[in-house]
Amino acid sequence: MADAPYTPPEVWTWDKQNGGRFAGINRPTAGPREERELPVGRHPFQLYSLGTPNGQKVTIMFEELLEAGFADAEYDAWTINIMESQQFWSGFVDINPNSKIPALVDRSGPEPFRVFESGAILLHLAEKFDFLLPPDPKGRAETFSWLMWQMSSAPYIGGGFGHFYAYAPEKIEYAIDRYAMEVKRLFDVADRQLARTRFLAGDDYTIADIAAFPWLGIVYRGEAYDNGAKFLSLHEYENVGRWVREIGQRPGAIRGSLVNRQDGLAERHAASDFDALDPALLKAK
Ligand SMILES: N[C@@H](CCC(=O)N[C@@H](CS)C(=O)NCC(=O)O)C(=O)O
Repeated sequence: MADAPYTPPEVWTWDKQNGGRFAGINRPTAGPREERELPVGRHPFQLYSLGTPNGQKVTIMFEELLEAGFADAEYDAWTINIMESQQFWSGFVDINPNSKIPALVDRSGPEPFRVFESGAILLHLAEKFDFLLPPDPKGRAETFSWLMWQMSSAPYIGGGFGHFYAYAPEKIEYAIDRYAMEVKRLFDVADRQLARTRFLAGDDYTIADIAAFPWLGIVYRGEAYDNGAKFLSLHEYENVGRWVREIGQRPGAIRGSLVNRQDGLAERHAASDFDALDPALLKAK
């Protein structure tokens, strides 16, 4: 890595040796890197994912659907190990040209089709089952708004703050300051809203909460980015804390947070799979 200050060349070229936790998998190109098909199970929904906050959004949605009695929402959850470049398998790129988990294949109808991007998957399932999406235009618009807020803010938390505070090969004050400020601002946005309403889009739990909970929850609880919670004084956001604790007690959120994880269920194919886990994992945090 060059010593500061850095003067950008006229034309950027890719330097594979730039270090960082994801240097081994990141490249400036898209497309498949290996011919490999994906497994297919017996359920109407086939999910290819990993238990990161983006992946947990979808497994929480499925577990909430099943908890609410939607038996048609049964799913197989297969692990895509992104550190082993499985997101670049040809079968995965076919269902997500962006090569990022989560990606879903809906096989519930006569012709299977793909859905990628966690927000799109949440919307697809919410519309299909008429679940966690308010029916009235105002409630619906508010839910869409908070869902898109989450989708657009996640990269500042993970790709911005998490990357520069925890993963980058060197600590760059400018970058850490910029993203620490932005993450605190995002927590303040959520905190002010949650001072007025029980859930993000109002009185009811919606897919906007499902989208935001894994991200705000993991950072708030200090489980991400070398205890970034302390660095960012996140205990100040008391309304976010109240909301994280409330959602964290929901059985669907608890089960969904454990799927596609080495410390939970690496794969999930039946409700009974959870019976094999240490019961302590199935308690609220
Ligand atoms: N906007 C996407 C982001 C998905 C995403 O960033 N996934 C990460 C894991 S959390 C990933 O697959 N990274 C692999 C890579 O960048 O190669 C979504 O919400 O679905």
